[in-house]
Amino acid sequence: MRISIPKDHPRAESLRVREMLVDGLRGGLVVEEGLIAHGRGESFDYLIGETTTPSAIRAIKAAAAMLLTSSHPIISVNGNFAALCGKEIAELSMACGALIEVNLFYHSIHRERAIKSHLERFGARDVLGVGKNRTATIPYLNGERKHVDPMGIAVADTVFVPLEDGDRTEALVKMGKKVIAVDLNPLSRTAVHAHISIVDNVVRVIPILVQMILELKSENRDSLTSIIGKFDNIMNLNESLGLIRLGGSEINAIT
Ligand code: PTJ
Repeated sequence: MRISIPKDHPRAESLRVREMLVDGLRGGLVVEEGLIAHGRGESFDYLIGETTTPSAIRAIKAAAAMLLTSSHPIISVNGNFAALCGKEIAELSMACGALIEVNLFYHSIHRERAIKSHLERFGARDVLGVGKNRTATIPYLNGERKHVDPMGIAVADTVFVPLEDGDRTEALVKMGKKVIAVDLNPLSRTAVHAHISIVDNVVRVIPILVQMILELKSENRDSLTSIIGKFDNIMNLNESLGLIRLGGSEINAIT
């Protein structure tokens, strides 16, 4: 049901994001299970205070440096990510020169095509992984997500994987790829196994990541490599867990 959300409603932003997903479901981008996945994300978002924490900012900076130093970075897009960040995915691709590949857990050709057209409406070009193009295979992985584009994830050195479901991150790491994840749950297998995990809502992350990439673009390779080298994913995840233990509202008060 569609209501007009009062601007001064204390949860207006959260309700607006929910509507983007419901619109995505109605428009054939999102699966029903995607709404449940979002609910899990929302609960962690509540615990971190619905804000981009200092540890998330450090992870975003390391991610920006990693994307800029990669020779073949890929942005992996699923239904939820497309519905929440269509315009920002196109901007991110343009800012760091990463190609976009659709990769779905609940695979269907209709949804692949709908996501591709949705992204193209925002200026995305050459969206990979659609239709007959999924001819390469990720080893160590079962299910539909193992079928990937030979021009994309298969040959990528870095894969950006927001809202991931777990086992694919492990498989990509085993293949020798660098993995950057966005996951509100710092305890998820994805967050633990990725090289850089950004514990924050993807809706807040991508605009900051684009801005950070534009700022770091003029830095030389040594300085970017040093930013990546200083980042410790497990330590950063523990910081996020520490903030959750403190309680989001207190985090806001002390940072
Ligand atoms: O479009 P498909 O078919 O590829 O399916 C996509 C979903 C998301 C349904 C699928 O990948 C899935 O079931 O994912 P999971 O296993 O529920 O994992 C999603 C993870 O993303 C969880 O750890 C959530 O906490 C987290 N999450 C959910 N919403 C957000 C989020 N993280 C960041 N920002 C969000 N908005």
